[in-house]
This record gives sequence, C-alpha cells and structure tokens, in this order.
Amino acid sequence: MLKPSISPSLMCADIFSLREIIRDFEKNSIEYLHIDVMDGEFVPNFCLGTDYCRRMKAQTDIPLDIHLMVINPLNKIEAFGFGAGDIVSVHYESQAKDEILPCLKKIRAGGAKAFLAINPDKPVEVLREYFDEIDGVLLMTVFPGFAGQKMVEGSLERITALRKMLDESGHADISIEVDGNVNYEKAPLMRKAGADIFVVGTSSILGPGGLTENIQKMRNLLG
Ligand code: S6P
Ligand code: MG
Repeated sequence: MLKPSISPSLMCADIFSLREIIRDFEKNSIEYLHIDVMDGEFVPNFCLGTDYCRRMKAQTDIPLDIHLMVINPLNKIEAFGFGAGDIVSVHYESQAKDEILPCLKKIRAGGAKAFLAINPDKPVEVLREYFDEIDGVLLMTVFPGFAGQKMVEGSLERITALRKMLDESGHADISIEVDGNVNYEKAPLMRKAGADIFVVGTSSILGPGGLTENIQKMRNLLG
C-alpha cells in the first residue's frame, strides 16, 4: 500500500495569509499543494491560473498538484510551468478521447506525474486503457467546481473498485488521489478503501482550528 500524502487545496486558503500558510505547510512536511484551475467552461466557476502556479513554484519546494478543470487542455498544459516531482491532472471528460493520451504524454515529457481525473458519475472502468500511461487517478468525490460540497454517495465503493482493478492488473504503484469533502470521518474510510493522496480543504485542515493541529490530526487518522 502506498504511503498516505496530504495535498491541501489552495483555493480554500486565505489569499492574504498565503505566505504564512505555505511556511506552515513546509514546517509540517506537507507533500503536495493542490491548485484548482477552473476555466468557467468545463466547470461553472473560475479559479486560479498559470501565474498562480508559476509564482507558487518559485516560492516553495513543495511539489505542486495542479488540477486542470479546463476544456481541451492539450495546448494549454505547458503554460503552467510545472516540473519534476509535480503532479498534473487532466479530466477524462475535458477533451475528445483521442487527445487524452497526448495530454498524458506531454505531462510526463515535462517531468511531472500524469494523473487522469474522473468525475463521480463516470464508471472507473473507462480508466483501464490508460493504466500504462498514468502515475495516478484523481478520483473526484464531489462534482468539480466548488469547495465545501458533500461527498457524492458511492464514492467509497468507487475507490475500492478502482484499487482492486489497479492491484489485479499489476498497477499497484498507481496512486489514487481523492478530492472533495475529505473530512476527519471520511478520510480514514477512504484510506482503507485504497486512496493514498488526500486533497484537504474546508472540510478538514483548512476549516476551523489551528493549521498545525489540524494537519497532525489528519496524519494520525491516516496512519
Ligand atoms: C473542487 C476542487 C476541490 C476543492 C476541494 C475543497 O472542484 O477540485 O479540489 O478545492 O474539494 O475541499 P473541501 O473540503 O471544501 O471539499
Ligand atoms: Mg481539485
């Protein structure tokens, strides 16, 4: 089983306190910084962008975890300035099927880990043909677009099913990243079901309470 990693969602972090928040993440050895990029077309919201990713990369050594919620990402990917050790996710649903593979290859060519993101209403079986081309799956446990939503029912079963598919097909090294309403109650269940990267936002670490205490609490729960 891959070791658990935490990826705080920066759209949930107070923009005016960002510098101190990032320093706290560094002190607490946070593994990734989740950056939600939204184009107002693939999802009904706008959020973060190329300059934000580039500036963040220049300010910290914590790897970026760039979640692209944009249509037709193929010719936009390079603009985010990612590099070795970062994660870049494109959505299964965000382009014509024949552009998925070129996207994944482009991400890997740039030195990053290629993740395929999937919405809660899409069968995980569609991912199987990409297993040789990906480093992880970003399994959405809410419909993308907004923070502060409730987990979609059936999400835990989807994690279990995907973990089984990966393990049985010789791809136990592929990560399952979960995104959406990862709270203190559900995170251990998601872990047990086979997830290893946890996007945390308003439901836990960036909700009420002290940042360091919240991170510690989540780490203890994830084991
Ligand atoms: C949603 C986005 C997510 C959220 C995250 C927020 O479109 O992809 O990454 O930022 O889910 O966390 P929470 O705890 O408010 O759901
Ligand atoms: Mg996200």
